[in-house]
Amino acid sequence: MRTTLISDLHLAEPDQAHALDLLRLLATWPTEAWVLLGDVFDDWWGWEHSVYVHAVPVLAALHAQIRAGRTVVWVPGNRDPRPGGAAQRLGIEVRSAWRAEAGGAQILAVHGDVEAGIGQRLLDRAIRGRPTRALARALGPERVWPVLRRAGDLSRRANHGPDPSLIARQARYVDRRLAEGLDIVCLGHSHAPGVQARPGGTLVNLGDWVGHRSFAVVDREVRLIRWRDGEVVEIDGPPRSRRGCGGG
Ligand SMILES: [Mn+2]
Repeated sequence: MRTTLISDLHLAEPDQAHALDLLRLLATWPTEAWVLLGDVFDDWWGWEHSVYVHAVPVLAALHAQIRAGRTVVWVPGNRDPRPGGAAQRLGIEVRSAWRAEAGGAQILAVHGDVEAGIGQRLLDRAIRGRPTRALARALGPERVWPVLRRAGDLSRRANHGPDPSLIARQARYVDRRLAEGLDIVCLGHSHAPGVQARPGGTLVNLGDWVGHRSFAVVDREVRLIRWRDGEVVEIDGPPRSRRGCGGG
């Protein structure tokens, strides 16, 4: 069983290079399951019966994957906190985190907006909360879309380069989860691809699709892959001496 984990696609327009590359990846990459690890679309709202038109080509490609017998899981990110009913109607499974065992290693994958400060946590809770959902329903998709698009523009402008404090928070979170008995923790959100040995296990930072075209593959171990023009250009695996991954 081979699962492909990909995060931070930040899809916004159907003709952007990273959207077209994703369609090529979906059509050609050999895998049995896809885990979309959050921030799939830049302006997503989990409507029950509607999707934004720019999302249609990728949703159709994901639906084709499901029709072909593959699994598609969507783990929420901060830009898509509630993937929603319309995606589920297409057969996409929504889960708060993805867990698996591979080669004897216990693996957890989350989006990576972890250990946030109190301000961010309150904002996240407000966005996910019932009053916001009721307001969105009252306004409807056409009036909510410009708000989502504007929020996406603002967060893109605020995010220049890797954020050292975010990287440190992610490492702290991963170390805590590894201490609880996990062997490998995969996350995205910080757009900083890399495989890192930590005390007690391995941190796999998926990086991002929008900039690095990086993603992870889980079969008997976890590998980080970079992809260019339909070719794998770089592979980074876990340190060989790690417990739990020795069998290969
Ligand atoms: Mn994110």
